[in-house]
Amino acid sequence: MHGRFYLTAFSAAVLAAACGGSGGSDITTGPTGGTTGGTTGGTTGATATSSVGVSDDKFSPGAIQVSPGATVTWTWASGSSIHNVTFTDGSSSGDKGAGDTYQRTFPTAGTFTYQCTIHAGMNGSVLVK
Ligand SMILES: [Cu+2]
Repeated sequence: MHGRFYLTAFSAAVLAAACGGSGGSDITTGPTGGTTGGTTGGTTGATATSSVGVSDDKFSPGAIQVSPGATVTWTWASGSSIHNVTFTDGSSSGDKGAGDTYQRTFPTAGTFTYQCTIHAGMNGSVLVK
């Protein structure tokens, strides 16, 4: 009799825990870079340019495409806060501010993603092909 009661209570606890899981959905709300890249980039979603603007909490365009050997220049907009361009492969501009620039040359094909490590959700990519 005690054993049966215990099982019922345990099942209710598991169900309650499962239902509570839907509350943490705020992680999925952050599609800032995708929409701007898509409108200008045509079929690939990446804009063919070697110039990227750095302003408060976004890179413009967020996704670009260049040919192998191209040098990409990031330019911090006037009035912008401190940001950085830090690639997943370790290359980084370091922290820079308004009016600064950073350049990186991409000799080989591939997709190179980067982010500003100061501001979560501020990221971009360079498609080299
Ligand atoms: Cu930033």
